[in-house]
Amino acid sequence: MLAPTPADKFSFGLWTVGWRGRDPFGDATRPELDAVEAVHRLAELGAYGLTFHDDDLFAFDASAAERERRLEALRKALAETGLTVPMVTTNLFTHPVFKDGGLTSNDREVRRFALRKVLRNVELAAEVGARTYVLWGGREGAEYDSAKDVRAALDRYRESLNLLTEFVRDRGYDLRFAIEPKPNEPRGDILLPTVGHALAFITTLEHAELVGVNPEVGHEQMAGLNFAHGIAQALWQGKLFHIDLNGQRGVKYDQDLVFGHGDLMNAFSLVDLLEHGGPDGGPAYDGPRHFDYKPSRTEDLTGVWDSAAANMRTYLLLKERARAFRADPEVRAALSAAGVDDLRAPTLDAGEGYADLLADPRAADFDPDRAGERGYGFVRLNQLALEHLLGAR
Ligand code: 3MF
Ligand code: MG
Ligand code: MG
Ligand code: MG
Repeated sequence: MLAPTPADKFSFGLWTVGWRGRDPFGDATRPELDAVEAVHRLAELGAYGLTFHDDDLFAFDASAAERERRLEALRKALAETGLTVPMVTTNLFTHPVFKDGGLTSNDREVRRFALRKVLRNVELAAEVGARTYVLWGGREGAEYDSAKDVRAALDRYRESLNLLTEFVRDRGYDLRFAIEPKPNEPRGDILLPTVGHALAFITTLEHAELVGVNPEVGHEQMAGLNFAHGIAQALWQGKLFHIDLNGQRGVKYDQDLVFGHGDLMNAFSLVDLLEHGGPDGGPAYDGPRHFDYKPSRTEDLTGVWDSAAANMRTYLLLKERARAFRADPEVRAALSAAGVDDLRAPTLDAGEGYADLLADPRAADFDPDRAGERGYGFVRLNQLALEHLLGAR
């Protein structure tokens, strides 16, 4: 039950377990990790997928021969282990050329270079069988309000997305795009900072059906938002194409802790939503459970693999706790007393319009003062959730 298997669809970014611990104040604390070793270790731990940026696999300026050599080694490791590549993404943030952004840089030649980099890597994504292509625009933003025409930048973002969807349609690729919002870091202010901003932007695209979101736990929490609520809205709009799971403790720098090592109650609600939020009480999301975390800088290589395993074990523990919560008759009664199920009933009767509502003869029977006296029992319900989470029930 708590041993991960490929059926759990756990995936990891190559840049996560491969993070060497370099931060703005300190050097690397760990040696480089080879992609082939990462594939083997992750497969042994029970993961099903590996994801990567182009530059995680080969250097920014790698020759065609070097790219092919690295790719061939990866293909071999994937074949040996059965690991898949469900998602691929582009690095448009490390090289100095992207210091003012890639797709929305003020420099037109940089924008053209960035688009070519994405197009080439989309070809690679299709070749390795990825179904999702993530766009995290970490450098798309500004530090100074006067330095970026935000409306022009959004025009350029849209132009880029429209070109990318045209490309996958023309090529017949079975690939969708997922925008990953983040409020700040590395830019002072990043464009499309939250799930809500991204969802609104997507409605303006030519092929909006091919573009969704890849929300990250920590990114929404850095903006002080409720991650589970953002995920619920993305699901409601049919836009949860992918997800980045990790842990974050409040409004501060992007911590990328192990999943559950931040806001544990919200992680419980999130797993409950993903696993039991479907109309029949089944999973509401069937995509990869992708971890975008960083093994803390204090850890050696043993700590890297312990932390990778911890992400999956925490997810499975929360899944099991959420199952127990849903199955508890006391919880069911508390949900019912709280009116949670009643919210599913439409506010109007079938065929009823505003005139009928205004003329409703039962309207006089409704006493707002009495209705205002109702206790909803939400705290008791939350305590039951907490007790299940703690294993006390
Ligand atoms: C940064 C991130 C990114 C994205 C990645 C695309 C480097 O805060 O979260 O990781 O997840 O670029 O998946
Ligand atoms: Mg992140
Ligand atoms: Mg993060
Ligand atoms: Mg991420």
